[in-house]
Amino acid sequence: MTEDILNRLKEAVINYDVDETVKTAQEVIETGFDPLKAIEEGLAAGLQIIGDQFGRGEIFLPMLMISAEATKKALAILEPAVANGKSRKVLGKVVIGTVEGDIHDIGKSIVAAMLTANGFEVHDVGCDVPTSKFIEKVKEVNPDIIGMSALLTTTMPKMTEVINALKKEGLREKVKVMVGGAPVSAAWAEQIGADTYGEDAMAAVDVVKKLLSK
Ligand code: B1M
Repeated sequence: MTEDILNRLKEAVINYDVDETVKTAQEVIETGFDPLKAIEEGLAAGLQIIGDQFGRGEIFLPMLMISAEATKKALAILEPAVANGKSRKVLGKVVIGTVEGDIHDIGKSIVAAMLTANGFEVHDVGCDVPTSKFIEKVKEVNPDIIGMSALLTTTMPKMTEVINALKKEGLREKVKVMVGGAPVSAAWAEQIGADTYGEDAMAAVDVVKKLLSK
């Protein structure tokens, strides 16, 4: 059963089958299957294969977009179930978004859902977020952590821009900075003066807890 539902989710994403992806996500909820496992080992695993095929030039952008759309629709069904599963005690506040010029929001949304599920109050500012919007949100909600995601090597420098803007506004000492996304690394985090790097959604929760000593 476990392998079957995960395989069917993965296959549906790989086969650009939006209806089947949505139907299987609903089945995950109806059968009480672990939604996080379904996201990581079903949806994300399928998308990883599609991304590799795209990278090798074996498929074209419209196909990648259909798989991404299928994943987003399934995520909308699964994410609320991830968030409902754990305690609601607030451990800290997080502002999270994908940097300007970058519309990849699936990984960032999974990180946001995992943080919420683990007791953090999360303010998700979306994707393609200008530096000024990050700063506005930090001023508005006074978070413990600001999290930035980037999936493109060309948008990673925007993280530095946000950190510099935090410094300019006198906010850098008040908020910890976490960065993540496929091309981002611990070395990059150190290079740009971020406080921490989250390799995946689980790791992001762990490093945030460690950073805030919760
Ligand atoms: Co794009 N894309 N894409 N894409 N896309 C990549 C990133 C790419 C590696 C594909 C490839 O060539 N193999 C490549 C980037 C190359 C590079 O920069 N080196 C690429 C490209 C080139 C592009 C376009 C430029 C294509 C074009 O137009 N010619 C274009 C750019 C658009 C833009 O942003 N301006 C583009 C567009 C798209 C779609 C719109 C079709 C779609 C995005 C849909 C959406 O998000 N709404 C898309 C997708 C889906 C991908 C791939 C296939 C999958 C990304 C994803 O969602 N992964 C991707 C290939 C790949 O990564 N293998 C690719 C699943 C997700 C769960 O993983 O996002 O890594 P990930 O998140 C993980 C961790 O990284 C971490 O936790 C998450 C959960 O475990 N994490 C954090 C992420 N953020 C974090 C933040 C944290 C902590 C951890 O703290 C704050």
